Amino acid sequence: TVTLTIDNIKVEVEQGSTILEAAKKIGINIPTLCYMKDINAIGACRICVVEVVGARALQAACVAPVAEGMVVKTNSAAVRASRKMTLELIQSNHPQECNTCLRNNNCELQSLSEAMGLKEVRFVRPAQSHGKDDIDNSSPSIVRDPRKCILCRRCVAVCEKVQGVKCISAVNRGFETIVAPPFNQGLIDVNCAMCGQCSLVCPTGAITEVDDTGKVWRALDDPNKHVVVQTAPAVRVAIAEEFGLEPGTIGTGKMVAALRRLGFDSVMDTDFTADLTIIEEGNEFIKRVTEGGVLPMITSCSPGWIKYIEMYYPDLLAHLSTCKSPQQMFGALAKTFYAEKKGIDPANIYSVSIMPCTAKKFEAQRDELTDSGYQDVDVVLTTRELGRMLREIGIDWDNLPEEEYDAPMGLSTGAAVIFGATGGVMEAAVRTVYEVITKEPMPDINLTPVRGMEGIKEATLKVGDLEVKVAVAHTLGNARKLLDKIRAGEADYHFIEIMCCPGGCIGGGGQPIPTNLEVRLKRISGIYKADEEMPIRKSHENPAIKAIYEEFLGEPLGEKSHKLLHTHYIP
Ligand code: HC1
Repeated sequence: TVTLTIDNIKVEVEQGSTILEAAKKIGINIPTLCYMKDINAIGACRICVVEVVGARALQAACVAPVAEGMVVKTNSAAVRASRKMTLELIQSNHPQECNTCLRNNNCELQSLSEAMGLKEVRFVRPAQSHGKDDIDNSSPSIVRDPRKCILCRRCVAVCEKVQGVKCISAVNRGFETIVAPPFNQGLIDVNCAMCGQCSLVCPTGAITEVDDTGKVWRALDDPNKHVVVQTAPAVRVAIAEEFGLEPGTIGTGKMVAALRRLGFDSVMDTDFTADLTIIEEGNEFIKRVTEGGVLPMITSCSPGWIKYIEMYYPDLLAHLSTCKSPQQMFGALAKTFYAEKKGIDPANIYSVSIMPCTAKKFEAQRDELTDSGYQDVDVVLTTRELGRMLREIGIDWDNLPEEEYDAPMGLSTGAAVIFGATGGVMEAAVRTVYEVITKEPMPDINLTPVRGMEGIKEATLKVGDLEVKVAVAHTLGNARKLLDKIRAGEADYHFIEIMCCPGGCIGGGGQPIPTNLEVRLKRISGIYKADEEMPIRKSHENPAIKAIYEEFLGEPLGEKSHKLLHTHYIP
């Protein structure tokens, strides 16, 4: 270990620690801007500078290693002046549009400037060319506004190191540097999976979700439209954060009440079609195992993941389940089954979904997802956008009552809610597949080996006479490892779950900011708590699912199910 002194306090830390880590150990929070633990420690922004006695220049605490006997000052006059000057220089090249920015009141540059007492910006931005002013609106999911970029490179790091996609990087040199796709192309024209992880880590408003709230307001204001809304599993454990509550707070009932107050005609649940997905996908799996179909079968509900496999592993598309995602099953049923049942012309149904995900916006616009005869899902809002709409009408979250979802597509089970966490789709599927095959209750329905934040998880289960080997991966970086194994013929799994974002949908690119490891873990706890609180925890026991097969769909994998609930992929 190494002993050093920080602000007159002695601290002992492991050799190789940084000054930032050592300070944290004694409760000194050195401000940072570009730093992300384990992902982006590059000392680029110079906000975390500290004075090391005897050193010639200030040191970036996020990368400077500790040394025996070192004496550090984190708040000397030189340190404060340097941080302030750095901020002033960043601000001089940053639009002063805070009041109208999507990140107003949730911007790290704004809050740092306030904390550092920045009162004036004395410098004027010189003219810049090379794309600094080109706002990229090409993607249905993500907007890139290089004017607001402070070159911290967190987005570059997350795209490369977590997702393995590398669709953006620093281009040009010196003052002309911007972060952009190659040749400053639009995100729609490059290998972006639309996951939005970049928007979660961006400290400013340089990368944001596409704001679709205007479309939803217009539909709600249109007396000819019957506006239905579905809510994804992971939104319920995150939406309360938009009102200052702890991550993982279960907000289901209040969210339903809030959506009614916004004016939706029917508030229903993606969880209903998550249960339906389990029935279709479970049966598809059993069919592939018993009839010799392509194995391992891989889940298909995460749209960033689907875009990624289409781009990078088109030779493996036959491994994907043909099931549409729950969002898209819901959309197809809203304009067929629901419209019929309610006697509403599907042309007048406007179908909105609330998702933790930016890629869902892209998914909803895919040409092939129109089996109802219309675009099945008209518009997708992220959790953050829903938060904004609710603040706009002054929702008093704390005093909202808890309300129930509407029938017929509002009833769901614990198996559906766990879709929102990595491993959850697999666990939900196993709960059903086990009982369908063995015709006996599963001794313990909690499939704990596939829970948690480990990148790739495996389990082997005895299901009747079958030994079923499953794997679960989250992040595209981990997905790649499994896909390479399949390509090499080294994957002896039967069933694989892949979710695009770290932690699964609870960590989706449309979730409240901040979304970091600590927040993800709390949301995951919320998800499993929600599962335990549900009266029914297995999809095949959902009476509304049994009813929809009896009344409308016929059988799993039947003709109607095939048309409305399954899809194909585009290499
Ligand atoms: Fe997801 Fe899914 S779990 S993909 O993460 O299968 O977004 O929450 O809605 O569709 O159900 C997201 C979450 C979501 C779908 C379901």
